[in-house]
Formats: sequence, structure tokens, C-alpha cells
Amino acid sequence: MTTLAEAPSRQSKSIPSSRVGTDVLMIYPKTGIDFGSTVAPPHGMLAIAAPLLKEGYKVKLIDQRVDKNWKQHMTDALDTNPICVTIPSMIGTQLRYALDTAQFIKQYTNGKIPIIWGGPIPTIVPEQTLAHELVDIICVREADITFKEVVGALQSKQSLKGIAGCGYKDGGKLIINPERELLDVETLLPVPWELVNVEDYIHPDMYLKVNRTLDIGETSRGCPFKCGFCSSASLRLRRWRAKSVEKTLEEVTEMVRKYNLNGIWMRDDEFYVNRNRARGICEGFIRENLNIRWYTSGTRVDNFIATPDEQVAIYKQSGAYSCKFGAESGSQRILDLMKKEITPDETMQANLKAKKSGIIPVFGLMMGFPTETFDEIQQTIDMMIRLRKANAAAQFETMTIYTAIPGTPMWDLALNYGMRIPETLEGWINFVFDDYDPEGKRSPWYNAEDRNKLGNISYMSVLANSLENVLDSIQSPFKRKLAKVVYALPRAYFRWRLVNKHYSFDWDLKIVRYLREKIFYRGYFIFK
Ligand code: B12
Ligand code: SF4
Repeated sequence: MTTLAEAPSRQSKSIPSSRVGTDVLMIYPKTGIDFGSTVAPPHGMLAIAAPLLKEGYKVKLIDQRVDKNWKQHMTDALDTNPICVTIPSMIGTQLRYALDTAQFIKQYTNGKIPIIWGGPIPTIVPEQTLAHELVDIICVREADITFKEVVGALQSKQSLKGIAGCGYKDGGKLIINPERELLDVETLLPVPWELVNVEDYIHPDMYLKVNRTLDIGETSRGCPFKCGFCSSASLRLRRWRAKSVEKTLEEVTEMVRKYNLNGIWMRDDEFYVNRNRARGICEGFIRENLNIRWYTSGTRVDNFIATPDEQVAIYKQSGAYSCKFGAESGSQRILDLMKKEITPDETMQANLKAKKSGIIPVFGLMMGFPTETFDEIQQTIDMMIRLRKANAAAQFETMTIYTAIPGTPMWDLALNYGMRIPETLEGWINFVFDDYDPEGKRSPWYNAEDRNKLGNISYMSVLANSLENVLDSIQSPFKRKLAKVVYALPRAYFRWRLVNKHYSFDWDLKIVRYLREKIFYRGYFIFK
């Protein structure tokens, strides 16, 4: 049997070795919620493509979310006999599309072209991923260099034996090589934007309320904190590595000017870890007169309240229109359990400080931790009500249900409380979603009735709060307006229900669940 370390290369087929066609075909699968700002550029794929392009490989990136003819384009590229195909995946619906795509590719190519998987799933469950019949090779953790080395070895029919950070199959045996050191992010190559149609990722923004917003990627990777639920710990080993102020400014300025952006997202796990650097970047935005609104994924409330007012004013002046705070819970016991190292009072203070500075706070809240009672969940909802009372501009994301993920600091606790890891790769598809836990695999510390209640609260929080913001990112102004008018009544109703604790009956949420299964999971382009 041919080992994958000696996988068939392009030379073994009819295409001559001179580089015609595609050398590396990258497919970004749908995620199931593919409209508006959720369609962010496939930064993981772009990152691993950059070193290949520098070496002269021809890379084709097909994003199923934006390319309606992706299947045709994919088969066209497969017909040119690439060295390999790559597929990333997060846990959740994206995995469903990733597996379907891999299945199609295997059949179409008679299994002749190796499929390389990378991203969060192979990193958290490498053996389980590699064992799957639709997976030939995996890259674990940051693959910027690993992937280039794997492609080089495949092309020259060499073994993958010495390549740190990858796994492969050898005569039926699963081989996972030692890990690779994390990278110095200052040395990363620029994002190869030429591989995508950047306009496909420029949206009206749900938080910034400007029409040309682009997620420009990360200016730092990782986070030194140890919140028990967070994947950053497992994926990036709690090491915060940042690009310099100069490099960040250069990259942002170029994109803003080239694409006439009025909004940007920076996807850092924790942008503000080094406040001097954050200040330097903001001063640069002002100096360069970028005139943008910007947003970054993570902001700790303790960091924000410790920041001098004069520095927050610089953030604001530079365009920090809104700030996303990981508030997580209104219960101190639960915050301590997850080692968040903040207090509900600090969250209230951050809310007021944001109000005073003219920054719109967006709060992330969670529930469903082992041992968490409904009284404690109610404390979180009460905190949400207090936050909005103190600051009418405060926004809320979906109240998510805690999902234990391998490698996260609370993983062992969840296992001790009876959580069962999905036995197959397919098991991770529905693992994160509230209404797919009938057997109590994900939250076994609750009974079936309480698990259903958790699902109801989470859905109600989407309908009462976060959906409104997402609708603001619909491209077409007409559809945007229509969606908001249609949605106004349900929003008021679900707000009322959430605030008044009507979590148990759910005939109406059954309709919502049905629609999600029938519409979002089918990947329709309904909102484009
Ligand atoms: C943007 C984003 C999204 C977007 C979609 C992504 C997009 N491009 O549009 C949206 C909003 C849709 C989304 C949704 C979800 N997300 Co998300 N998301 C992110 C986020 C913030 C940024 C991803 C990114 O671009 N990173 C920048 C790139 C450069 O880093 P990277 O992706 O890690 O890529 C590197 C490696 O992973 C690897 N790599 C990546 N892809 C590939 C592919 C191949 C073939 C190879 C070889 C290597 C490789 O090499 C890259 C370079 O080093 C990350 C957090 C983060 N900072 O990464 C979370 C993150 C990926 N999401 C996560 C989760 C949990 C979700 C949800 C399940 C949340 C939920 N409860 O609903 C949903 C699932 C969606 C679904 N239905 O399937 C988790 C993943 C956990 C896990 N172990 O799977 C993360 C890590 C957040 C976290 N800290 O918990 N998400
Ligand atoms: S939740 Fe935020 S602060 Fe906590 S570890 Fe993750 S990225 Fe860091």
C-alpha cells in the first residue's frame, strides 16, 4: 500500500511538471450561518497560503460561502491534478460541510489526491481526526510553516517523517510528529489578499454601523489568561505574541486606503494585553488620519477599567466605536470557577466607563457550567438587565452554553462531571449546539428538562439581542430594512420572555429550531 508520506504527486499523472493549473487547492467550507459580517475572510487559509505563494506554488482558494459555483470551480481545479487539497474546520456546522466536501473530493479523484486537514479540530483531537477515512494528513496548531514543508515533501515524494507539527498515515498506522514551536508573529508574511475577492468580505457592520467593514485579521495571537472555557489556551498555549506597532499600522493603513474601508475588525484573542502597544496603534490611526471605526474581539473588563481615561479617549478618537467585553457571568462563584479573574462589579464599572467615553460596550455572556444553578444563571440575566438600565447603548451577544473543548483549562472538570467526548469526528458537528444534547453528552450535569431550558435561554438571547445586530450587516439596504421590520415584534416578545424568566415553554422556539435546521444548515444564500 502506498503510504501518504509518498502520496501520488502531480508528476505521476498526465499533467506535465511545469506548473500549469493549481498546485494547492484550498476549500473553505460553509459554516451554516453564512451571511453579513459572519462571512469573515478565511484568514487561516490565507496565512498558510502566503509562504507557498512566496515559493512560487499556484494556490487556488475556494470559499464556499461566497462562491455560488464553488463545486464547478472545485472540480475544474481538481482536474488540473493538484498536489493536495486542504480543508479547515472548527467544531460546529462547518465540520458537516467539510466532511461532505472531502467525501466528494475522494470520490471525484478516486482517492488519488491527499486531503490535508488543519485548524482547530485537528489541533484539539489529532488522533480522532487523522483516523477518519476522509483525512490523509493533518497539520496541528499554527501551520504557517508546517504546511509549506508538507507540500514540499509531497511534491518531491519525500517522507513526512521529520516535519514537526504534522500527522500522517503510514501503512494504516497513524503517525503524529512532535509539535512545532509557536511562531514569532512579527515575521509572518503579509496576508495574500490577491487569493480572494476582498469585496466579498466587506460588509455593513453589525456593531460599527458603517458600510465598508473588513476583518483584517490578527495583530497578535494568543492570550496569557486562563479562562477555563477558552480555546485560546489549547490552540495557542497561553502565549501572547504581537506584531509591532509599526507592522500593524503598515498593514492596516494599506488595507484601509486600498479598499476605502470605513470600518475594521481586528481578530486578536486579546488586543489590549500590552496597553502601550494598544495606545501606539491607536495614536497611529489618528496620525494617519484613517477615519475608521474599529472593533476587536476580546477586551477584559479589568484591563479597560485600569486604563487611564486619557488613554481611553485616544482609543475612542482613533475609532474604537465599540468594545467587546468578556463579562461571562453575573455570579462571582461561576466567575471564580472558570478562573476569569474579574467581578460582576468590574463589569458594571466597565459599562459606565464605556458610556462616559462614548464607546458602545458589547457583552459576551455564558451559562451552563458544571454545578451552575438556575439561580446563578438568573444572576447573569439580572446583570444583563442592570447593564442595559445603566447604559441603554449596551449590546449583548448570544448567551452561549458552556461547551468543554479538549485542551481548555476546564476540560478535566467537565470530564469529572460526566461529560463524554464525541466518539467520532462527526460527533463534533452538533456538539456545540443547545438542542442537540438529548442524551446529555455535552452538559450531563443537568437533567433533560434543564438542558432544554438552557437551550431556550440561549435561543431567546439570540432573538432578543444578538440577531438585531446581525441583521444590520445584511448587504442589501432593502432586505436589511425588511428583515428589521419583520423582526421588531418577535424581538420585543423574546426580550419580554427573557427578562421575565419564561424559559420553560418552547412551542415557538421549536419553530425556530426547525428553521435553523432547514435553512442555515442547508447553507442557502438567503440574505445576500
Ligand atoms: C472568525 C471566527 C469565526 C467566524 C468564521 C470564520 C471565518 N473565517 O469567517 C464565525 C463567526 C462564523 C465563527 C463561528 C464559530 N466559531 Co469561530 N472563530 C473565529 C476566530 C475569531 C478567528 C478565526 C481566524 O481567522 N483566525 C486567524 C487565523 C490566522 O488563525 P487560525 O484560524 O487559527 O489559523 C491557523 C491554524 O489554525 C492553522 N490552520 C487554519 N486553517 C487551516 C487549514 C489547513 C488545511 C491547515 C493545514 C492549517 C490551518 O494554520 C493557521 C495559521 O497558523 C477564531 C479565534 C481565533 N483567534 O482564531 C474563532 C474560533 C475558531 N471559533 C470557535 C468556535 C467555537 C466557533 C463556534 C462553534 C462558536 C459557536 N458557539 O457558535 C462557531 C462555529 C461555526 C459553525 N457553524 O461551524 C473556536 C474554535 C474552537 C474549536 N476548537 O473548534 C475559536 C478558536 C474561538 C475560541 N477561542 O474558542 N467563528
Ligand atoms: S476568554 Fe479572553 S481573556 Fe480569557 S483566555 Fe480567552 S482570550 Fe484570554
